[in-house]
Amino acid sequence: MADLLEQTRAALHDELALFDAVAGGAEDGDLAGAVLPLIRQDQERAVLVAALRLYAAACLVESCQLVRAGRPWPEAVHAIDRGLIRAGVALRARMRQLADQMLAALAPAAPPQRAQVLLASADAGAPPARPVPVLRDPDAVSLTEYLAAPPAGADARGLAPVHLTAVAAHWPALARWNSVAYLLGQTHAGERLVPVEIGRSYVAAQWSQDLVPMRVLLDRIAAGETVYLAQHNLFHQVPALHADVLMPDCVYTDLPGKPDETAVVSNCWLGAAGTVSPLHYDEHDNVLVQVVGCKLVRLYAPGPAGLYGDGTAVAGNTCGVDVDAGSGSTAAAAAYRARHAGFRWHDGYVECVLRPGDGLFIPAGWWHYVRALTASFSVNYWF
Ligand SMILES: O=C(O)CCC(=O)C(=O)O
Repeated sequence: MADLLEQTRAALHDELALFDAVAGGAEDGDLAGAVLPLIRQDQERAVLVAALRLYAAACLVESCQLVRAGRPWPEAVHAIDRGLIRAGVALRARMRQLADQMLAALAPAAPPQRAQVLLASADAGAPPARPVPVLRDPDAVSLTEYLAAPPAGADARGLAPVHLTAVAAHWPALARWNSVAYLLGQTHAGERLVPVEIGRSYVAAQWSQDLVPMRVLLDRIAAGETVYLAQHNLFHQVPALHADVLMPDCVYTDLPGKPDETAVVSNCWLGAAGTVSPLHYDEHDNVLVQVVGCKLVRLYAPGPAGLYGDGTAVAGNTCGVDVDAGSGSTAAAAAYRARHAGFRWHDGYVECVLRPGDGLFIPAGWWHYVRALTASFSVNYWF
């Protein structure tokens, strides 16, 4: 371990010098905590990139210091996890290497076993009245052929959502990720730190974010708390989970306006029943794949948020209308619908329920609202 710590320190010479200049010393105190306020999305890109790199370096140095001080190994790995979660690509390879080597050297081999499952049984409810068209077990060729004749309700690119049933039926993850013991085992007894959102949705009044060990997230899901590991590339932290999935080759579909080479960005979504991604759109085409549990997805064709009544965007790409608040037969829901009378509550959308092994093709720009009907684990691919 001593060699590794020295190598890390030598490799970070430039960052440490910068840290000395900015924050007055790399030896003492909470290095990463001191650097964190420097990461601000509103600053010039070059400054943000430098701040992210500095933060990653501070996390690495802090981690080494914790090992040297003889602190329990999860503390040292948590310091690296904070860097992996917050610093994007900055020093990612070095952080992954140090985390792997530390875990191999310090963490106990056999994690405690728990027989529990993420989800005991699933009731996906009634099929939606306005279903997304279904294509069974598609590949890039069949999806390209299907989309060649623009489907009903297609957007300006000639695209519309497609429910890709059984697209991931062969993934090892389908047989593994429902096991809490398996998830704990792949994350060093659940000690790896992960980001969680606490509250029904990121536009709800009572909503916050935290970093917690995976075991805490799994306990909270089991306790029925509305917690969500959302839009996080867990695969960068835990490559063993990446080995359980196979990127659907639909991401190679020949779509209008697409360059030949596009980068694919993948994220994990693990949470309790009732978590919601509010109505929003993304700039990339997407395949959302369900591994554990069921999700309801409602989609509206691209258009300005104003098209849907006074649902002004609250976060650039997020509609201000709360689909949940206006759904159902209560007086409160009816009053909410009346307040947002221009919103298309009763038409203009399609819906589907994703079950384990299913995927959903969501073309760029399509508004989508997603609600977990059960505890749920999904993976998405933006391409
Ligand atoms: O599953 C979710 O909660 C949201 C997924 C999503 O918004 C996406 O894949 O773009």
